[in-house]
Amino acid sequence: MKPNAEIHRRLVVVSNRLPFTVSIEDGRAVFRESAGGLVTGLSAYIESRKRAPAPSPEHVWVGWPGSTVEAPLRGELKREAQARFQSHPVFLSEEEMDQFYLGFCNATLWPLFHYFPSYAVYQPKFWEQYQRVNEVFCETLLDIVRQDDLVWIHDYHLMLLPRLLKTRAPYLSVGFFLHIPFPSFELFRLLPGKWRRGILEGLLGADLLGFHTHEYVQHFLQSVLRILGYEHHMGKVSTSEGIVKVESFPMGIDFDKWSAVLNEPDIRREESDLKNTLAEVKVILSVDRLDYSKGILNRLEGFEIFLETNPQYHGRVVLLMVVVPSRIGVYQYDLMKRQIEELVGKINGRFGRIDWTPVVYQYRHVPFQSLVALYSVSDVCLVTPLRDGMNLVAKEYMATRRDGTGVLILSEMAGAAKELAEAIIINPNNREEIAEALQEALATPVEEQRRRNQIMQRRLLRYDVTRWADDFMRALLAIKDEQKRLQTRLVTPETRDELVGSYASARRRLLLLDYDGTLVSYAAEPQMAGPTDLVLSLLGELASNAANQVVLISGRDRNTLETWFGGLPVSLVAEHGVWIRVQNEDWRMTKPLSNDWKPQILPLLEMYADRLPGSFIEEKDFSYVWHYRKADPELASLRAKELVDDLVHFTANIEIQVVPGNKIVEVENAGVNKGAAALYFLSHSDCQFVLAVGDDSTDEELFKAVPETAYSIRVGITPSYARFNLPGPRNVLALLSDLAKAGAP
Ligand code: ADQ
Repeated sequence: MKPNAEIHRRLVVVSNRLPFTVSIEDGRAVFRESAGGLVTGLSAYIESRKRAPAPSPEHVWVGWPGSTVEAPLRGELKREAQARFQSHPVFLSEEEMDQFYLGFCNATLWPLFHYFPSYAVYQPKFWEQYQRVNEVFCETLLDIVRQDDLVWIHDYHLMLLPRLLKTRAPYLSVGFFLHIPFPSFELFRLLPGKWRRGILEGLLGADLLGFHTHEYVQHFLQSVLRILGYEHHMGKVSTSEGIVKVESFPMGIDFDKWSAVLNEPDIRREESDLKNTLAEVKVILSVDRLDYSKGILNRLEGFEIFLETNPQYHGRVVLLMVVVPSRIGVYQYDLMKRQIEELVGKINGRFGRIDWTPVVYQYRHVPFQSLVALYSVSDVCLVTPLRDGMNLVAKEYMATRRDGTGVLILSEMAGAAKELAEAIIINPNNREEIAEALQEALATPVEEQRRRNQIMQRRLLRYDVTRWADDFMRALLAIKDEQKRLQTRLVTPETRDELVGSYASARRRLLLLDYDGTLVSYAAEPQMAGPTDLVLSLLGELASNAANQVVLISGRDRNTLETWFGGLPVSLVAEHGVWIRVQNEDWRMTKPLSNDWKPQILPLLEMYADRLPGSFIEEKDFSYVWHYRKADPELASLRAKELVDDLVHFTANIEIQVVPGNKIVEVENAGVNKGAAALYFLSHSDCQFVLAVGDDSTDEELFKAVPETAYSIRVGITPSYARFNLPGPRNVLALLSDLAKAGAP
């Protein structure tokens, strides 16, 4: 990892909302700074970049300005946004914003990603508008971005943007961070097929994808595997275009800011006023946006049970509930507001007295200073979301507890619970548990409060918002470096010219080509992956050039190879080198082999085929293959590992080898491999040009066997003995077509 000073490039932050909101008053644009976790956190990071010793402070923020701005006012607004906020507005019409923001973002994605599937609506026109708005963001960005920029896209509103942007500007470094949970596959799959694939493909356009917790990372990777079929290794997903890193970065807060402001006279005054008003009672605080994901009703019901079961606290405790208005006009939100108000009324009516109101409820935005004062006078902070990506309120409360006292009750459904394990952790669906937690919190001795808080405060101080963003940026630079290293192995236009030149000038050439995954893509069933017309015509053209010897070197059985390629003037190698058919000759074995072991192995393979639906056994002359491409991908990879383990153990004294391949496990005679077969052709040819192309681990033996000067190419962006990589079969065919055109001699 590189030090902070290396992060000197311009930062382009992209989010749905800008750090300010514009309203049009008397025909003029009026700017107001906007608050919220994302804006506050990122603003703190941008400030820290300005303070850092060496780096350039340059940044630009791109997003929607918070209202519809008509064309005549846009120019002026753009200039002012640039001058005052280093921001670039993305202009959207009212209809676009309605179907995109209230529609797809907040009526489809938000409920589904927060485990409220029954609230989610699936309207095709919302999805269309989501695509359109992501495209508008892309167009706006393309006018702004420079080659060297670090582009950091935020949140669920813009999940298609990474791919859109990278398709048009592949040179950019693009990171994406999701602020809400990524749900489990079972939830995510509820989205119609085209949408869910679009979202995953869209996200995988980024170089780095960040989530708050390891759990969300796992959920995302699982959906990628099950929906797109891409596997990952240590969080690196290999797609046909390269690798994408997926990692967790738990977002922190600006700890110093929250704790330092306590000294400000205004806050002190407000704090002491509150203390006077609330002198006789213990204060339980809750602060959140009005949202069904925040568990506000559960909290009230938990508090009601607490009052029922703890009469000794009547008159001695107050629940101070601050709720920020949000998504006004949306049915579920309006309904919830009514339900909250009714429940507050019911509790106050049931338990309240002239001198005591158990629930003090405020439905409004609270300025930063007042929020700090509220945190600092509260004995308990009660955070009960049913789902929450992170929850910064819990962290902010901790940061303001300068004397170390205070008790945090935190829902296990909030991302923050992973880091704040010393809090009293509750399941918010269990109202009794909320009531018991309140009882425990109010009875926690001060020393114990301090002990727990100190641990949490230290962690929050160390991993603050700047560290979070720095870590993200470092990870982005690191994955770009890794991609560059892999890119240098990709066949560039220059390498291709050199390869074609060397081919053209050689008198004799040997082309050793794997078939599946190299000349054609994998299909669900092996027999469905027959050669296309293009493959047959290219092979025919290359093989009929008298200077060429073309060898198809495959793991397939000889009958299949014979049926597909018997009519072409090519040589064939079947079963990874068991059988050779030199052009115009008959099939023969490369060495004497035995099949005595087969009856011993078959029952074990059958047991695995029975245990894993969708898997099956293929028998070849001298090997067995267990195929699992069509089976459940996660269970299959587990079973494959078990099978390999079992087989290795079982075959310790038999002369056979176990070879895991691409969605297969093959059991075959020891000593047979593609490398040995390649050596046969190399030793029988006086060629000056050798090309060896293959896509899986069995081809590595081939790459090891060919001379160092040979052009060896591994298909797929993956480390290999081969000198070069090509992304996929399409690129291999393009190269073969260049060779066919080079023609002579
Ligand atoms: P939010 O759903 O907005 O954020 P949260 O993380 O709690 O939730 O952040 C809310 C922010 O708004 C806090 O900074 C808080 O101080 C402020 N706030 C809350 N109530 C307020 C009030 N009454 N008056 C004034 N300010 C108030 C989304 C995800 C979260 C994730 C964040 C950051 O839903 O899970 O933690 O992004 O990634």
